[in-house]
Amino acid sequence: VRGPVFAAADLGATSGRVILGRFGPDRLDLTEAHRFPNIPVRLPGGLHWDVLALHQGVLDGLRAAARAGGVTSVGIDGWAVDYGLLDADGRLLGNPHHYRDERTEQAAEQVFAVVPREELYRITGLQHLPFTTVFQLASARGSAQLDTARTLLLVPDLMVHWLTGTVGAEATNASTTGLFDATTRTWSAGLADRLGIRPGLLPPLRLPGEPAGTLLPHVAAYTGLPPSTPVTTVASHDTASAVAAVPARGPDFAYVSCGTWSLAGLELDAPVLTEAARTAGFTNELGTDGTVRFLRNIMGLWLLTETLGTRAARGLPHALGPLLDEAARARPFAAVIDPDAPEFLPPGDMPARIAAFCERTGQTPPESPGSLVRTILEALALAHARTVRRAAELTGRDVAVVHLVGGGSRNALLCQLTADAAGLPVVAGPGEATAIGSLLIQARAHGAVGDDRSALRRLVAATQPLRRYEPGGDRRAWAAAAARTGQHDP
Ligand code: LRH
Repeated sequence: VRGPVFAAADLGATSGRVILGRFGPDRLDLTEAHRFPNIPVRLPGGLHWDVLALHQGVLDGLRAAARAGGVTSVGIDGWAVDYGLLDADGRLLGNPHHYRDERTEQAAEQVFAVVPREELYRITGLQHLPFTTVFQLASARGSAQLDTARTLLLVPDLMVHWLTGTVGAEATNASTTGLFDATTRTWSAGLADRLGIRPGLLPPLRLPGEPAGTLLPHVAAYTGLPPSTPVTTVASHDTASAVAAVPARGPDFAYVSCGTWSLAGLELDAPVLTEAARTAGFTNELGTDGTVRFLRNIMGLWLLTETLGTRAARGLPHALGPLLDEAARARPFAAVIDPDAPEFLPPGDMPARIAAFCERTGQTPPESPGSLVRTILEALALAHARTVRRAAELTGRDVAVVHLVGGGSRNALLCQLTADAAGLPVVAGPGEATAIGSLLIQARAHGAVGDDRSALRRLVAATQPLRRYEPGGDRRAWAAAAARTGQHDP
């Protein structure tokens, strides 16, 4: 097919990629132009992102895109909450912190002393996570860096700035900062003021689909793309892009965007800012077209990747395929863990932490690597199921199918366990939902596809490989495991 091609640069916690999407009548063909690792670096000041390496990865991806024939536009998304600070000359001040850095431990209490947590929820609608931008800023209070800073840019906005020279805050990602009003859908000047954050620090908002500028001359020269190449604002929060690409055919769906995190929930028209939603740990982040992503962060495949990383560091077998085969054969429910236990958040020895969790809760730790992997996947499946059920209860919505998108959709055991735990069919795929969401928003902005959100979803359903898992398993055993979890409403 010949048709317009768009480039989606998608930055994940462990790798970045530039994906090209070619649109034709009822066609969307994807190719991966470039993939690069994202390796956080620990410095004396804590755990940081190597944002220069990420920028270089984006540049190399765009260079590959130019060689492959060029693009109509470029879009950038990434993980939420983390930011870089620019000085009055527009230069980056230091290296952005990683959200898994421990420095925010005390910060939430400082914020709650000024804005009680119930009130903060009524304004921002965010699940309490210790690393939300507002808490990171509280922990940086009084630092030379923050005092000098003139502009805060979330990581994808920083990448857009380095491509184009423009400054803006994309709205879906701004909604994850704890400084964004979920009802008015603008920065909360009141919160910023009360928390001593200079209003000028937060740049003007941009919406998905709006232009974000064109390539700076040195970017054009390096990549080989024309300087007139537009950079289009996409839903720059990766989860918002992933939800936009959920291949739902009707309204009665829940989603799990499953990668480093599992983000499980519903798409709504308006936020739910009740105490019940707050105590159940639900977030109200902004989606595309003014939708609300009513979801909960679940620790996700981080538990597994960090387990494999620990094994690799010890010289133990750590290939995912064989471990998943062992897990599929392992005894069900050897131990039941709460994936959201706070001790699982920072990087480190995950097998030891899981064993300690089991001992603390009177369980025998999993005895083989396969059993350990199964324990992790069952815990995620239980959390997916429970979150979908709670979301339905809190909103009065029906859920007939769970769409599991993102890298986790390639994990057949996790998909089947999720279907079993939820007692609902799971439709798995696409694996690159986030990049597809970015491509769809760009294609729509440039007139390559129509406006209708459900038509975009049908295009994904019609063009991407999907796999359906019917619920099975032993209902009584799942119910008993759910009762054992200690998985609590935070
Ligand atoms: C997933 C994600 C998630 C955020 C987390 C920091 O990549 O963006 O939605 O909560 O990273």
